[in-house]
Amino acid sequence: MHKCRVCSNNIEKFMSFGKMPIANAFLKKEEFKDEYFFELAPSFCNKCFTFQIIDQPDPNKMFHENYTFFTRSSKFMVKHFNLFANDIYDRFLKNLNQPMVIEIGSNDGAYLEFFSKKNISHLGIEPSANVAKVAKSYGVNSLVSFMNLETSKKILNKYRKADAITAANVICHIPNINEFAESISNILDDNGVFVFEEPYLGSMIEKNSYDQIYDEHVYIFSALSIQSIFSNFGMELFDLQHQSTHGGSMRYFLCKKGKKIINKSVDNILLKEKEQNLNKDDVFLKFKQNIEKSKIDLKNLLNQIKKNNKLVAGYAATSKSTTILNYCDIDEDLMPCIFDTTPTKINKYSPGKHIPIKDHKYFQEAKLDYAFLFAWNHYEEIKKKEQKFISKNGKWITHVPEIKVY
Ligand code: DWN
Ligand code: ZN
Repeated sequence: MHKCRVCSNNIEKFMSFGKMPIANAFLKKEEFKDEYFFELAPSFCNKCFTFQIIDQPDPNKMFHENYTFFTRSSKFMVKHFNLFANDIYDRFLKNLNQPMVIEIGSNDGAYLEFFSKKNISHLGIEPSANVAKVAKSYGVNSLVSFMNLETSKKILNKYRKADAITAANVICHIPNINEFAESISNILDDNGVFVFEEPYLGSMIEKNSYDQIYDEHVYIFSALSIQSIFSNFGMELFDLQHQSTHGGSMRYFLCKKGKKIINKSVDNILLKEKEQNLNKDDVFLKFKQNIEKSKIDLKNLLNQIKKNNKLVAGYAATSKSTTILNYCDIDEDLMPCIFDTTPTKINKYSPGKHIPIKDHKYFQEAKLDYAFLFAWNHYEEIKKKEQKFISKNGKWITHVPEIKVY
């Protein structure tokens, strides 16, 4: 029996993915012997409706000066963040005198660059010093720190309260979400907005995209869970917007209670979530069965490809790939390498299964029959980029929503 991270209700894992390494800890050969593992086990709290993993490694093991994920690795995402920033500016900031914007988890500055270019006061809170350094080169100011009560005090000593606090794909990384919510409430102006987007529980269940579950994603949120977490800190949802990014995300708009007109989207989406049973345990038992089937189907397919003497490699060494490779027990024997564009991953080995990571520039000449698309969420962008692969009879494999070759 464990305690819910949000409401302390008793919770239990509904399945286990087994021992998992740190999803983004790509390593050198000499580091294999000291590799860290933990049990990846998801759970659902039927009191506050929060999907969460039971154990999470110490955040300092995941976010540090050698963090390997850079937001700018996807051109589509850079455009997406520019549009996001533009929307926030137009809707909430453009009529304010000297607005202040804070981003939580500002990474390499792909989002805050918009405000920096407009000379708007801004601050990124980012625990990984290496990505914050890249942000600096784009004129983005960062405070290298986790967001918690201590950081909120530091911010208030130096800056005024924020008119907009935003975040993308990062709130689900924060284990002490109650302390976090309190910190946000402290640094948010009474008329300010807190807007963030994250992979969405409803989409994960619908698409069986279980690879969204890994160490960094301590939660996968729904509107029901966000409402229950933030209402304890005097905040409420006033709008919700579905996003296509990361295979289906939700953008949550929060304000201090009573400060904004509540958009119809809030009731509509909360109702849909109840129809989808995102407030009940049963849905996760079915999810578990779908995950187990996906594993069997993928292993069968990869074994068949090997038997036929065909060549398959991974495309994009995503964080998500760590869950698939380790849970499905896929090693170099079934997948000889993974192609990726990130310099800090290239020529290293994948966490846990130690599959070599090769520079994407060799992808075309590798003469592959199949490529397993670990970055299935960027399919449109990748399809455009890799037309040659298809014209040479290469085939993509995906596991979302089910194992498919196309
Ligand atoms: O929440 C998170 C999201 C936003 O980003 C983090 N916890 C970590 C990360 O997750 P991810 O690694 O699964 O993200 P992506 O954006 O699905 O994949 C990024 C990886 O894919 C990078 O290693 C670069 C690679 N990639 C590639 O090799 N070729 C990506 C694209 C678009 C490509 O064309
Ligand atoms: Zn709970």
